[in-house]
Amino acid sequence: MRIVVLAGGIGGARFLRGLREIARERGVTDITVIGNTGDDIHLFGLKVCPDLDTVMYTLGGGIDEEQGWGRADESFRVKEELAAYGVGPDWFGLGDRDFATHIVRTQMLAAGYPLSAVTEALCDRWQPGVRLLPMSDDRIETHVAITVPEGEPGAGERKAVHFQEYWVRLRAGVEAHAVVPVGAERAEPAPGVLEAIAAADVVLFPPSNPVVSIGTILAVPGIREAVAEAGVPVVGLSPIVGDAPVRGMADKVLAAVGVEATAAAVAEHYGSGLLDGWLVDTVDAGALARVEAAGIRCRAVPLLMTDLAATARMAGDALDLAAEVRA
Ligand code: FO1
Repeated sequence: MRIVVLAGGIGGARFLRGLREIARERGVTDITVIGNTGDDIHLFGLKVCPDLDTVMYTLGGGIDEEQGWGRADESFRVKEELAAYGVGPDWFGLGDRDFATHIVRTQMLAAGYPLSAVTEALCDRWQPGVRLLPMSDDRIETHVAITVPEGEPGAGERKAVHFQEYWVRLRAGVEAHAVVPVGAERAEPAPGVLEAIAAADVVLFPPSNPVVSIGTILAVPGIREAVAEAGVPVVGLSPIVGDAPVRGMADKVLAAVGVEATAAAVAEHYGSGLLDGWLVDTVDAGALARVEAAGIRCRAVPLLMTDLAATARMAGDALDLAAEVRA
């Protein structure tokens, strides 16, 4: 069985760890992950790919488990030295070990390798046990339109900021008027992306952010169409449990696209043209009828990724729902 997963950062990476586990138990070895690169940012002359790295470090055993991003056992000497030169931004925590990844990546990109080849080379070290593909080799950057908050230069003016500035510096604390994956309309899927979707037996949407993670991947021309037309079950897991995001600030960006932060509304946002099955948490069992009325098969199961066993069960439930849809 060939499984394709569209993944963002922390939620996607943790789900993948459970999926890899249940897949092993069920004798499945072919997992392709299409990673979001809309969160990528250029800092200090380096290309940083937070979501690809989060997946790679999490599956490769190098992640800071508590934080969910960045390297375990990290130090911040380089960041301190940069700050001593007055070189920022100071709000983005790049650690010394992590810096090495960005240096290797940037060096390979400068030598002419596409991001997909660079990602493969980085994964040679981490052996994540899945094939990790960036959604595109082209530069795509998610920007968020905000009103500059009080106390900052240009307060009250509307402007677009990089997603990481909105997410990390502003902690999604101001209203997002719009979310735009800049460059997506001209981008092409990375080599292997459309082929993997076409060859898949099942496509999974982990409990990643529906707007800035999975939504951005689907914004690359050709990917949404390939998923919709693959003719195989597409099953998603709700990132909203009990009307709140399990992690992160998904509700803030959902509001920007006019979607309420409920498990049922997120399913409707993807729509039956894309989704065949949707898992909601048991606390949201009341959403079943609404999701099914939207033409999407729905089941309520525990969706909190409290440990590997619980996460593997969730992934197993997603595969079971796919089998049920297929039957
Ligand atoms: N998230 C934070 O909340 N603060 C940070 O300083 C930060 C730095 C960072 C560095 C490398 C990396 O791979 C991820 C990092 N993240 C940080 C996580 C990241 O901002 C977001 O969680 C994802 O982009 C959303 O998926």
